[in-house]
Amino acid sequence: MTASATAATGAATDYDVIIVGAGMSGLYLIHRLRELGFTVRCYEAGDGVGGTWYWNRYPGCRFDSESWAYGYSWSQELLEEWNWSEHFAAQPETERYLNHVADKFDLRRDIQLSTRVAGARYDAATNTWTVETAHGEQATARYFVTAVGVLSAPYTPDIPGRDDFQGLALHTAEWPKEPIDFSARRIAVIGSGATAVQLITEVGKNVGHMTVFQRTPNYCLPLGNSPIGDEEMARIKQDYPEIFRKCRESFGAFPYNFDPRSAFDVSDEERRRIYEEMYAEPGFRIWLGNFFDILTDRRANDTMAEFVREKIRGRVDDPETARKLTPTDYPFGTKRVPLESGYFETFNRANVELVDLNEEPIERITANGVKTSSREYAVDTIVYATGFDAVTGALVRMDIRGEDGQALADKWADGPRTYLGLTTAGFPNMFIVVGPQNAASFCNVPRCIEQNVEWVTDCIAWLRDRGVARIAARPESEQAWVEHCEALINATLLPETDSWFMGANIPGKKRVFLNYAGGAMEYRQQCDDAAQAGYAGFALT
Ligand code: NA7
Repeated sequence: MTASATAATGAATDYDVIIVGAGMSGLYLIHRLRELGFTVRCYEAGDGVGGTWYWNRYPGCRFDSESWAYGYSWSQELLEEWNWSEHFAAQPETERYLNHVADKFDLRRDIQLSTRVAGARYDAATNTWTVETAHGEQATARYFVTAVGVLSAPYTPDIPGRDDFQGLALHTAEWPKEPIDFSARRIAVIGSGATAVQLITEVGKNVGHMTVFQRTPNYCLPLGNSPIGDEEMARIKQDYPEIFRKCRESFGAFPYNFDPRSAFDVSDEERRRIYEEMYAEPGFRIWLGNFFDILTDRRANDTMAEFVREKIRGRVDDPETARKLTPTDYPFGTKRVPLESGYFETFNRANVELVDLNEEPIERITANGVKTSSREYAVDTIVYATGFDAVTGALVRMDIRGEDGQALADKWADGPRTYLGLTTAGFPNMFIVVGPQNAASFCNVPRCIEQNVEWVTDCIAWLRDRGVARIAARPESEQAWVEHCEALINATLLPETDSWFMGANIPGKKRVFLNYAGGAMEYRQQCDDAAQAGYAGFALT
């Protein structure tokens, strides 16, 4: 290791910046920090780059955001040379894309793969961070930046007997690299979220027998995927400036925005026509480009919820199965809306069955399968599509210690507390990219990743240029930010529903909204205002 050449002040460190994670955030952080003249080290637990797109290689895994609005926007050359094959690309293509980025910008020389960060400790005397890997290796830096993603700590429920199972058990986010042939297997899938919806549809095309264990049905909507030919890709390339402009001006950083009208500003017939039109359109427009009050007014929401229920009933042959697949007891759009490509029709196949866990809860896993209160389902494979300890999980699983040895996990035991969703009081010189109370975790993520990375790297450069050695969020700014986040979410219907947005999918986790509900534009404005005011809300030393 070489001593950092650019640390402006304070004790020498091995690097200016240590980054955790070589996913979409980490890769851009390395590139941008290097351009600004900093030395960086990035530790990555996987044996390849790509983060989410490295780990989630289950059958059917693909974008729910438009490919061409998802890729990085910061390199014209990259935009010009990369061709997406589909409007919603599958995981292997995205993993290839991110490997291409790592190679093109020579990022690998600063990335240490197969290295999990166990913890990081702030030393107030030297104003440095010491980062320790799971192998016991240590390195120091002036700044510690987490880029661990919001959906990277897989969650497998602690069902009695889980370890007794004699067959193959897999979590979707820890999928093996070798393909699995399901054609003669009897499989159980536990879960029915966005991941399960993709997996069930794909595996259902060629499976011996599949039993889906569903706790909560979802308001799934059509993805509307299609291939992109050469001519269309050429048009998209020409449109990139306009596409990214639209994303910058939208609530969720998508190329569309909420309709400023209320659902009741139009007649019943017109509303129906608009819903039909959106149902036939690709992507999330029907969720995040719908009437603005769909997510704030229960009566408006009911019009949409009932529309989706009707669609589900119309697509599932068996009325009893259709009933089980139809959500009735929570508002539309308050859980992440899964996008699907034939999900409901999968349940019309003779070899696919649905178990409603509200009617027959799982009692235990046995050596041979899944036992509910009604019967034992014998299977040779169990797929846990049971999600993640979202947003905070990957952060608090590391032993991160700030001033006076305070553990981040203890500080956030009653819910995360941040300033601007990028810093937390008591942890100077630490930045959290795509963390809690940050628009990025409720956004077309790469668009917000770019904003997060640019803000953090600009800040670090600003500090260096002015000889400022230490930046620390003020507790009062943090309190105001927490209250701002609470006020925003309480104006919506989202707190009514148990979801990972609310931390409610993890037993014992504090039930609190984990994201930022003001939208990407408002969020960017708040961050920019703080920066332009000389990093208002921070103590600079
Ligand atoms: P999700 O959306 O958290 O879905 C997890 C699913 O697993 C969901 O259907 C859960 O039911 C179910 N689950 C969780 N625990 C249990 C237990 N103990 N028993 C039965 N079923 C259970 O995770 P995904 O991976 O699908 O998606 C995560 C994000 O990735 C998604 O939002 C996109 O942004 C991409 P529940 O609904 O909690 O009743």
